[in-house]
Amino acid sequence: MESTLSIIKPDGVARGLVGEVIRRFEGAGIKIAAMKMIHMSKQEAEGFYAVHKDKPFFDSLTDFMSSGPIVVMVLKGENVIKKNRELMGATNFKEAAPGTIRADFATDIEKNVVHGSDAPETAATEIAYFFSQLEIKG
Ligand code: IDP
Ligand code: MG
Repeated sequence: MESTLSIIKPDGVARGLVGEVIRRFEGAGIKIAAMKMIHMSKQEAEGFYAVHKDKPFFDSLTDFMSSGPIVVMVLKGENVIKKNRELMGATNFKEAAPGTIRADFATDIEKNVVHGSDAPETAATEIAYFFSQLEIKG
């Protein structure tokens, strides 16, 4: 059984897409093992996206990610890292496969509704950034 971190980004929460995103996860047989709504500070967003600190979009991305509440979740299931990335679609919504969350709802390469960990190592680090072991079911 694998775990991954999912975030419904500020655009997704503001646009009322929380239920829709969760419906897609549950419809795909993915279990939610932890979930909360938080509002990151700029500094917390910078910490989360530290891997991108040298990218030209870092300042804008961390402004966006700290602009409003987000829903963070730990998802569990077989192959859930890849499964979640498939449900999300490509980073750039213009390249995302039809029927994916980003193809259906993203409005911008930055404002692309969801985050998902990309590998077991990043999943472990990202889950620990938001959740203690006590908060994670199963
Ligand atoms: P991912 O979210 O699909 O894993 P990453 O390359 O890890 O994509 O980038 C993290 C986030 O940074 C993206 O989801 C998006 O919000 C933003 N981002 C990525 N590339 C660009 C870009 O070229 N311009 C503006 N924002 C970007
Ligand atoms: Mg990424």
